[in-house]
Amino acid sequence: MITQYTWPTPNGHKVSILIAELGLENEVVAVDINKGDQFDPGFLKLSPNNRIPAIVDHDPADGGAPVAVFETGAIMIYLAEKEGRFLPDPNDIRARKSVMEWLMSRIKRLIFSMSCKVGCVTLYRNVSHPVSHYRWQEP
Ligand SMILES: N[C@@H](CCC(=O)N[C@@H](CS)C(=O)NCC(=O)O)C(=O)O
Repeated sequence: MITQYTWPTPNGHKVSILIAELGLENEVVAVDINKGDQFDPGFLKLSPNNRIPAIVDHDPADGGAPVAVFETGAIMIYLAEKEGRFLPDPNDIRARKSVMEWLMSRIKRLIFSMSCKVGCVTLYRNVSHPVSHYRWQEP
């Protein structure tokens, strides 16, 4: 079972879509980034960069304690590897590097980063909100 800590933003949707495609049992915990839930000390233990999305995997492949993962790309790779889907075998270095190239280009592409900033500042939170100002200015 996967717990998704998320909010309806582009990065949140990427992980939600992958979880749906993988058919994983999951529950959703809303982290209202308008109210500042991302700074809650309990959430920061899961996502130290104070951003959604984050997940907790309650049935990790090693059979150990639940695993928390933050960062969209890291979550997507973790889930794809766990389920053995959507990622070529590591020995298939040509196919694997091709998938990684496109994954990284989607995650780090400037336009996505900027659209998330615009979304965070103008859609999900009032422009006069103090978090809007420092988020807009940070790299
Ligand atoms: N590098 C992070 C960025 C995540 C991110 O920017 N999440 C936004 C929503 S799309 C967020 O949590 N914003 C809260 C805030 O800016 O305080 C990732 O790819 O997961």
